[in-house]
Amino acid sequence: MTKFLLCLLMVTLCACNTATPNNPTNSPMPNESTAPVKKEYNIPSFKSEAVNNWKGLSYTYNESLEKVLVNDDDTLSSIATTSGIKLSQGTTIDISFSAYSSDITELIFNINGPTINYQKVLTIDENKTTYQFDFEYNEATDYDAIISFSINKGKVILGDLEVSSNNKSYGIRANQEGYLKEDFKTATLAQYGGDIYYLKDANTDEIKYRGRFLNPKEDKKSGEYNYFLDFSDFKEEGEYYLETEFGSQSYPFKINDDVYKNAYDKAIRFLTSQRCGTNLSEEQFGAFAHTKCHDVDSKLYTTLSDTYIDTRGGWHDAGDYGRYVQTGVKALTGVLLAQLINPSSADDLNIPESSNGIPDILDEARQEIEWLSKMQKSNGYVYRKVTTKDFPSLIMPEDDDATLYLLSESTLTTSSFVGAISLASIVYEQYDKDYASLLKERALKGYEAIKANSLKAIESNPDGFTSGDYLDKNEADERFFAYAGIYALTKDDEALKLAKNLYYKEDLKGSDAASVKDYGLYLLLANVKHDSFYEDMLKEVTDKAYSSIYYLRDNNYPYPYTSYTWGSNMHVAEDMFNLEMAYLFTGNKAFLNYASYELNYLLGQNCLGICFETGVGFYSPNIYHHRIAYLKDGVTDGALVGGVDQNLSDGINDDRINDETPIAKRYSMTFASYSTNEVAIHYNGAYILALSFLQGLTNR
Ligand code: 9MR
Ligand code: 9MR
Ligand code: ZN
Repeated sequence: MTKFLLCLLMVTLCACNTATPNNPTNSPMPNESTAPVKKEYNIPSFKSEAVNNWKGLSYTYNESLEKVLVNDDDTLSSIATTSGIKLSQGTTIDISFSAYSSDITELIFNINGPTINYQKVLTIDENKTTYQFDFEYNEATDYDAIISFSINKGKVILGDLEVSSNNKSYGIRANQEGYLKEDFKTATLAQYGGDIYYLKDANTDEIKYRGRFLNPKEDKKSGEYNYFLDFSDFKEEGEYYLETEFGSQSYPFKINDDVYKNAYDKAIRFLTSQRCGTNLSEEQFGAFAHTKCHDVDSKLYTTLSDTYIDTRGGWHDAGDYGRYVQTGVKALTGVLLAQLINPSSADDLNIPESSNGIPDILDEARQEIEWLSKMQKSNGYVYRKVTTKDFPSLIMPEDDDATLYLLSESTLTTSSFVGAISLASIVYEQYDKDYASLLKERALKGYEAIKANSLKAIESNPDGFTSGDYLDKNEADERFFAYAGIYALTKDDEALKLAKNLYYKEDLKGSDAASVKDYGLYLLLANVKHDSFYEDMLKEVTDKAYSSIYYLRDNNYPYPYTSYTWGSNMHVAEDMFNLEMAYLFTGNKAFLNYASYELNYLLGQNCLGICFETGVGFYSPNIYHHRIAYLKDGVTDGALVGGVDQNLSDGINDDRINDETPIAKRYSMTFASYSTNEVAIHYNGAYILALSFLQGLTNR
């Protein structure tokens, strides 16, 4: 094993360093902070409250930044301890420190854990002495070393602590892409790591900033006792990592104003790799290359006739090859709204249409718009899905030659379509007027069809079908989206009335997988007069934003919900968009800060230490639930995986993930885990929309 020396804590080093916005020798215990006032959009920053919760530890710093271990009570040990250092077979730890005391005092130094107990009892006197120990770990099981110092009485002054190990430990979870200069910058330490942390330059290892760990907290969801890091006031552009006194680090990350462009561009390009009915070249798509797939008409599913219809194109839904209107609309709308609100002109994403003078994001959107348009019947109604009866076996898309069925139309999917295609018409108005008016016709035709019917629930899979169901028992959110879209497109009062009526009379909660209510809210907030309807919608958005913020402030990881269900990462992106709407319609930038705070969860500030978007960050999935990924042993960049599912819905149950696992850790980076590690176009659509607000638009 190559010896990788981590010169970890150097207490004296911090004393010499002057660039310290956060002086650890001052440990202010601020007054009780007053509860933030809701109605004035007065959004609290993290710090005030977090510092309030800071608990003193059993040692303090004196002026020379030594640790003073004090024990006035003869019955108890006074302990300074850490568990920040990973032990695995062959790990060596070298540790040295100085100690002195005014009286002769016994200092007990320990490295221990389940199967080891390395102990030294030292007699400390008034002469400052340096002690040095080497330790080698040879057990087969991995765990975190607990290093502790204790005394039974009196006082010992410890200093010059240096820990070096050949085994790097990554106990600090940070956003692995990085942070915007003017934004909140936070991370979470998953186990005790002393009092202070350093932010170091990734190239020179120079300490650029020091901060105190905040908000020590038992976190049942992750099974951790964890700590919060807030280095928001550090704003220098560069590449850094965080480190505890005991050497446990974060992965490297950047601070700059374009820090999310990489994640954004890749997330768009993931959709390209899901294209159906077209060749994806090896040159552009590597392992994901395939020849033309599903290049046949699909069979209309009725018991009576043999009708075949051309429904080629669009995006494969996920790790399967189905094409479903509900998720297609959800994905497409995310992309179109992103482009409407935060336009990108990037034409260099290395997709087949790059450099054609049209933003790549629109080239990609058009693929799905065209497919959806084929799903519309001449009477305006829209079919539900094109799939094989069962999920395909583990084969390439071009080898999937089972009959493709086209499932009958519903008012729910027609409504979805109307919302998305109205929006498409709005977006294309400035790029291609003829196309925009064609889209308008299609949307209006669907609108006439749904108006002629009352609300009803979608059918689920017909007997004998086991491919994706996307059961949705409530059509109200799709209708609301449709009416909002038509109103935004035509300013027709009838559509507004219909939307308003639904808003006050129906529960608009959509299905877990493909809710479109928020899209409707956005389109109305952006287009209606500021009357009481507007105020009610805005209040709904801001109330939800506040409840997320209050929940987030209680926890050390930026995950905004109490539970984790199938597609939890998409739901984080949805909550980000709600915060972003709150920002757009109140003008209060703090809402946007909280949206990017939640992004940190997706990109690495989570108890798994994983960046959930493939191909970005430092440690992200190298396998996901996808037939091509499985067969070709590779993944595409830019895919947001489903994320933690506490219900273990895919039946994963092994020695790593089972019903004993803390709920926030129930994620399995395997092919088999489709409820936590599948990729899907609607996950990415929601994510692209959320990210579009944060990715350095001014530079595009
Ligand atoms: O690959 C399918 C994935 O797209 C779905 O999300 C998932 C749940 O509906 O089902 C996957 O397919 C599995 C099927 O349900 C059972 N047999 C094994 C299939 C592949 O793992
Ligand atoms: O995302 C869907 C999830 O919310 C449902 O609980 C689950 C079971 O019906 O199905 C998921 O959808 C999968 C679909 O059935 C097939 N393509 C992949 C989808 C994402 O996993
Ligand atoms: Zn295909």
